[in-house]
Amino acid sequence: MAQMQWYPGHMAKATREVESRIKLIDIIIELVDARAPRSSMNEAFEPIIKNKPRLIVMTKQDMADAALTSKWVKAFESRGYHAMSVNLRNFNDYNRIIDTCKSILKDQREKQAKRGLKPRAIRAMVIGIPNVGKSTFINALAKRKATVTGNKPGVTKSQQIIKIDKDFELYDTPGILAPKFDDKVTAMNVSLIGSIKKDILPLDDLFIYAIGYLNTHYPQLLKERYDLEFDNDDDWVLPVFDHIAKVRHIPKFKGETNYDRVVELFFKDLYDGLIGRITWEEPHE
Ligand SMILES: Nc1nc2c(ncn2[C@@H]2O[C@H](COP(=O)(O)OP(=O)(O)O)[C@@H](O)[C@H]2O)c(=O)[nH]1
Ligand SMILES: [Mg+2]
Repeated sequence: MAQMQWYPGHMAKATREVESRIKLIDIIIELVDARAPRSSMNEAFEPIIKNKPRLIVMTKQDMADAALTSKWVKAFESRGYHAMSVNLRNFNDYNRIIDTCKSILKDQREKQAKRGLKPRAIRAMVIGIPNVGKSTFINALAKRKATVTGNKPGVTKSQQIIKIDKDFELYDTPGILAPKFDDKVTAMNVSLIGSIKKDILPLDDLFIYAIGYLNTHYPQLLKERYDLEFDNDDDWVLPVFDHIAKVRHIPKFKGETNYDRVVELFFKDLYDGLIGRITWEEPHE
């Protein structure tokens, strides 16, 4: 699959910004989408992160398959990452994230204190690909805590520090990572979670991929939403279009099923979360 033109200039600038800020931070909070944790991570960033402590936070757990989310947490942990899942619509989860950051850094800070280094507030930065909840996270915390300061060393005018409490500070500008396009499935997963404009990929392909995946992993969701049941081995593509058009009363176009409208309707349902809780990939272990 062709490499994406994800406004490359903008992305390179964002990467440089993150690189310059990285020295000043104690922990990175990388947000990934619980519905596609592997596809929404960007390991290309790891050389820049180097050995900074990092917490992987899987957002939108309320939209993902709960059993698979637990598996993903374990999979990340077995690879040596700190990981957790959250629903950013639930405010208690913000405290869980901050507390987890503090506990990750506890030993390091105790050692520093023993060496006589003055403890200062932990400084954190949020990174992630588009649509994983970076602004939601930062804005909710900024609203909660009124203290926002810009005059700190290394903090440029356009960036500010949000003081969460006496021990924890957060940059108000997230690091935006480029979405991954390593292969077709990754690109499709990133589209299915809304991190790139879905019309960058051929929409029919994306629709067929999504329906095929749902029929394999969540057939009951297709049954409930579209009264749709079929066998993956059958020649199902056109009959599925026809069926959805029929049950959802999509008028024919020039005597034929209006395929575009079917695809449109499906993606609207999907992005509105009306089909159900779905995770698009499983950890391989
Ligand atoms: N259901 C649900 N929606 C979320 C969650 N986190 C973020 N969102 C929604 O996801 C969309 C993208 O969030 P945004 O913060 O703009 O992502 P950003 O591009 O990373 O800054 C918004 O509509 C949010 O309301 C979550 O945990 N659960
Ligand atoms: Mg944003």
